[in-house]
Amino acid sequence: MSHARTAVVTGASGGIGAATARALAAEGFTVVCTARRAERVAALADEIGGIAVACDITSDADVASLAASAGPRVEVLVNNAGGAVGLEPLAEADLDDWTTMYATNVLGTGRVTKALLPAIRAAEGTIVFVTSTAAEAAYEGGAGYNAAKAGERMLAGALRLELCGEPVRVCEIAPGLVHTAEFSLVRFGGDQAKADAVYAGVAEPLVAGDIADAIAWMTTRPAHVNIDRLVIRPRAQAANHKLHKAR
Ligand code: 8X3
Repeated sequence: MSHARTAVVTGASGGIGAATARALAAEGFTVVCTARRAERVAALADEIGGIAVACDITSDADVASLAASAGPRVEVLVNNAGGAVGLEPLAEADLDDWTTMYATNVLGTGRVTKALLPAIRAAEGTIVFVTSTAAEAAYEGGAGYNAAKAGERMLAGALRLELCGEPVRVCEIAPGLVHTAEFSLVRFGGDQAKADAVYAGVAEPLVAGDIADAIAWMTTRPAHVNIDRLVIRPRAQAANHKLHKAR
């Protein structure tokens, strides 16, 4: 008899996380939608027949309850929660922003992965780390975020080595420019004009659904196929600093 397959998606309150939760629900998973904002994940879980769990991935207690809610078997974990704060050059960097980025992208992702690993192992599951092209190469103003995403990438790499020989897949997707409502807004402390300027003139940036589609593809390959890392950008972006904009 087949059993319900469970997927856990962090940062599911919007953007890539919410789109991924929808895509995995469409693939037949029962999706545990988790983020700090309880109302948003509740609405999403309602929409897709999933389970909502309010969770701050920087909290040991919250992550322990997330693991309890997810249950003893988790087929897919998508580590999507994280993000960027600030775009100042290192000379003017706010180190509190760096602490926040490390606490979420690296420590939070590590905390969730550690807590859910027994359930992933039990289900012979798949872990997807949503990093960034910020882990591919440094860019001006990126130091704190480059470092955090490069750090998160190393979690995926180390874990894949540690689990080699076990029936668990460890995958990474590194998105470039994705136009979501909140990524740049958060990065610029709520400054909508600055956020809009990131995407201005880019006819076709990636959207959250493009990343969700790729994650659904990665997780639904045959079990022996491990997509180590998928770097995904819009056609208009050849590198983080090389973005075609219409004038
Ligand atoms: C998003 C890509 O260019 O802002 O993680 O670093 S970028």
